[in-house]
Amino acid sequence: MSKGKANRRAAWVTGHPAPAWIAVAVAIAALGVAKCPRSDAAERDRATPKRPNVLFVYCDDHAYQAISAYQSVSAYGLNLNQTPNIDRLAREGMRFDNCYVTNSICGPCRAVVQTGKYSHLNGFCCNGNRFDGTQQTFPKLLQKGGYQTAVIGKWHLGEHMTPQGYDYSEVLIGQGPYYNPPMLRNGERVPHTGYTTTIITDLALGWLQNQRDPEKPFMLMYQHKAPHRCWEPGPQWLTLYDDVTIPEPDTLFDDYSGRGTPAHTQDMSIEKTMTDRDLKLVPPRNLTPEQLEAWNRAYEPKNEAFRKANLQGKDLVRWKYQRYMKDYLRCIAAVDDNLGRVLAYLDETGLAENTVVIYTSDQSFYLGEHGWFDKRWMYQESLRTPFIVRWPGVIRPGSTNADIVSNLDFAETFLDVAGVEVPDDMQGRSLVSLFQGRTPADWRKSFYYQYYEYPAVHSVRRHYGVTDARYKLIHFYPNEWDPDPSDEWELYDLGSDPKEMKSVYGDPRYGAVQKRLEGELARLRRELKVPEQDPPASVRRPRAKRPAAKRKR
Ligand SMILES: [Ca+2]
Repeated sequence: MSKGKANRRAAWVTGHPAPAWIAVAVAIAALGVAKCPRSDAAERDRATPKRPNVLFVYCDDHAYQAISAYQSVSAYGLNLNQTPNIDRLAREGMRFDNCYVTNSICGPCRAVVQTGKYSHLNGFCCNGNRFDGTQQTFPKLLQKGGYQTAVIGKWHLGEHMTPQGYDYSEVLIGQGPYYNPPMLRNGERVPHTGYTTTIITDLALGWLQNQRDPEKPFMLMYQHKAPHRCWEPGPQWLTLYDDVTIPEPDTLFDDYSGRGTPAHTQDMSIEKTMTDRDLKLVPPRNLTPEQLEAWNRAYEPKNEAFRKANLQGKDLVRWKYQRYMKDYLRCIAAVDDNLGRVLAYLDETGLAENTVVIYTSDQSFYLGEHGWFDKRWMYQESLRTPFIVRWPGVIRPGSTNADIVSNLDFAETFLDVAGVEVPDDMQGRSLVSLFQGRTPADWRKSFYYQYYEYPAVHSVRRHYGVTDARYKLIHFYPNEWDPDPSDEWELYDLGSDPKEMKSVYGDPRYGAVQKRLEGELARLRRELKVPEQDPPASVRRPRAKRPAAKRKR
């Protein structure tokens, strides 16, 4: 994909309407020069417009459907929860309605953000791969460009790995627990006691307050574990939503009759896949006595009522849905409340006016749509991720954008914001012109997706596909470990079927659409250098399924 020269240059230098702070800085500079030809360092500093800071708020599995600012974007439009602090960013910034991930699974998404490259080129195709930290990444380039870089929270690109390209890192080890997480501080293991979402926020605020170099612009990745499975709420949020009923998606009891084999053979349903731990019928294993007491006080009465009710069939699925959703939304409430603390800090210190704040998630998640939890599919709930950006003076408050953008574009965007050249081998494109409300005429009109992690947990078949935001063509393909060697295609019309309930692949009425998308798919695979054979990193030996006895209800 060609990138315009302008897109590689500094956003704050090239062309977008000058933010108010630049005008102020220029005026101060003019005064300073008039009074004293040899201005001292402080005056020089004041005279030079400072490059923007970047605060990247990254959650894990946060569904766009569970952000109130995105309620109208979801095909279901359910009023699931309120997220006032995330909504504030949307109100003061830009909400992207078609931000797609290239491979909807945790580690691979993170590797795409680091590199600006698809999984087949950055080498991280499946969870369990280890990220090659020696390769080119955007934080390394920002460091060279004079930025101070830090990552705090979830890393998930290698179990005991010190992130490369960061002046400071304090990261969870692997997935990390919801309570009392040991973390790696610049490679040294340190214990923590408390709730992980709050601890990560405390660490991020501590870094901003005490370790940030005020002489340099910063890029801080503030990355939550929440709301990843098993959705364990923190002490303050344990009983939130106890007195409400969460609305159900009308596809909760989907029978997959309009789709091919893969939807029938997955293992990610609320009905069959959730464990006792997912459902909080047993407490987490690593709580302190005080934490356990609070936990049991919140859950035991509810669990006792559940056991007595002896629910069956759809009633049992409905109960599981309520339990799942309330815990999931409780984890998000903690994220949103803690984000409020960070936004308040930016306001109090004046950092807000020169800091680009991004709120996004590694990918989105199923909240009962099609009867599912988890992600992986190219279907809408896991292809699209929330992406909100606030940049005072550049982004018009309360704006929305429907262009196809991607986590593939984040690295390029951060470099462009910082005025650092974007390397040619990155595969995305800076979003800065979109921030300014100007979409280039040659912006992408279609998007390539590929998921590799099969056979594996949740049994979602390998697939790749293309979408133009209206239509979606998906190819489920076999590999050497595949117990089912079938080769199937699906085609969806999101205009008439936004919930993707019926594939129209092979329907003569969609012949022209199908042919166009097949051509587009071939073109994108060629341009993106997708190999014919899946990369070695994607080939995993099949793991034995968990014994049925432990798979609860
Ligand atoms: Ca994830």
